[in-house]
Formats: sequence, structure tokens, C-alpha cells
Amino acid sequence: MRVDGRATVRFAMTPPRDFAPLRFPAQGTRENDDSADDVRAADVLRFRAIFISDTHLGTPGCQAGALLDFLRRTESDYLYLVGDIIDGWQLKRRWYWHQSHNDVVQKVLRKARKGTRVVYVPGNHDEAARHYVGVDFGGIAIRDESLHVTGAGVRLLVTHGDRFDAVVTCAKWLALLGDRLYTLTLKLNQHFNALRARMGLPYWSLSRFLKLRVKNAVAYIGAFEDALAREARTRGFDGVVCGHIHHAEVRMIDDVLYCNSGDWVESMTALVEADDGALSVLRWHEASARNATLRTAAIPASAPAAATA
Ligand SMILES: [Mn+2]
Repeated sequence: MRVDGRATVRFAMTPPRDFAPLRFPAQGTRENDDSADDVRAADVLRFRAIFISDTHLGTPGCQAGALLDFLRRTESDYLYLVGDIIDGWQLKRRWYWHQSHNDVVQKVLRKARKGTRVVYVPGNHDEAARHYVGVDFGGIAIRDESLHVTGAGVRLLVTHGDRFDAVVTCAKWLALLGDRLYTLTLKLNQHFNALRARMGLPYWSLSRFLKLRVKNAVAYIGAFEDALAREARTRGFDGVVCGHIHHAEVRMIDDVLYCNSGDWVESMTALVEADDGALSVLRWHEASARNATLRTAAIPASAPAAATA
């Protein structure tokens, strides 16, 4: 009975108040803020939409350098910040704010000024931002949930996803304990990868490896994905974009498109939509390595160094 059931459900859906049309400032108000970005236009990857989540700015685990590199070398019509962008939980415990974290915030604000439609859907670690749901701030629309329609007409529910996490909603102290253990793993991961880098080895996520080998964690990921897909189907969407579990993915769960934009503490991933509406996971370490190879290859070895000055 679900053959054309989706279309029927779609029309029966009453859009929540949050889905009032998003208003963005007029485009093209250029300001004198171009100086910092000297990335060659040819090196910029273009997408229709970019989704990032779980950047955890304000924690030592946040890989702000990689994130900044990603933001500088990509552009899009839409940029969705799918929760846990600034980690209020950890900032409350210990203040950690590096200059690179400022740079990330500035870069996002600048994108908004230059016409990228930025939508910020807060998560559980930045739940303070949930007080500002409905507000448009610095050209950024803050929404509890959002709706993204792809270039191919696919209707996606955009939500962080923590509401489907019984542990977080029922026992916050348990989640906080898990959070501390996770922070410890991330610290180990950074030392481990610093060592790998010195040995000339590429980045490899220890925390991700551990997570995928713990049976409970794997079962939890599966249950989370199913719950999100179910929610999207019940509410008449074609699919869902979420974050929260730090596990990037694009796949069909029955007849629902499940997308997760991953994180910037261990996997450095984003969900990207090409101009034709195709969605995929972008792994920045792989993409930037590929890009670097292309750039190097494009410059003839014999080119005089002075020519670029
Ligand atoms: Mn979260």
C-alpha cells in the first residue's frame, strides 16, 4: 500500500509553524571583507547545498583548522548548520575558545552576508540557541527544524536528531558521562594521528574505529537511523537530514532517504548536494588530498616560481 502512499501523505501534512518561508537579506551587498580569502576560484568546490553538523566549536576536539579549510574552499546556495555547532555543555565546564573557532564563525557570517542562505538548526550541545528559534540573526535563520527541497524536488526534514535519543532526553547525566569518555577518546585520537602524520601516514579515526567495534554503539546507530527515517515517513517527507551520532551516511531506509552529515571532531564530513540534486557524503581529508593532487598536477614542474608572484 506504500506504492504511491508517499505522495498522499505529503499532501495530508500540515506544515509546522517553523516552516514559514525563510527570509534572507538581499544578496550582493559586498563589503570590504574579501581580503582574508585568497583561495583561487578554480580551487573552490561548488554545491547547491551543504549540510554540516557536530562541529563542537568551543572544545579542543573540534578540528577547526580542517573546518575552516573546508569552508574556504567550498561554496553553496544553501548552508545548513545541523546542530552541535558550538558546544555549550563543554564551554560551561571549561572555557576553550581558539582563534580558529572565531575564524569559523566569521567565515559563516561572511557567507551569509554574501548571499548564502544559512539555516542554523540547534542540537543538544547548543540547546541554548533553541531559545532563539524563529529569529534571523546576522543573516542566519535559526529554526528548530527546517525543510530543504533538493534540486530534484526531494523534500527533506532537517533536524539534529537528539530528540530520538532516549538516553539524552531521559538521563542527561548519563549522556554527560558518555560525553566525557568520548572527549577522552578524541584526545587519544589526536595524539595518535599526530604520530601517524609524523610517520607520513594519512588521517585515520581511532574513535570511529572503536565506535564501530562496540556492539552497543553499532546497534544504537542502527536504531537511531531507523527512528529518524520513521519520523520523516510519518510526517510525509521524502527523507531526513540529521547529525548527532557522528556517523555520516546517505542511504535509503525502505522508501525514505536517510542522510547524516557526520561531524568535525573525528570524521571531517559534510553532506553535499550537487546542482542536479544528487546527495553524497564528502570526506574532507580525502577530497582535499585529491584536490591538492589536482592542483599540483595542473602546475607544470618547469614553471618558474617567480611567475606566480
Ligand atoms: Mn548532538
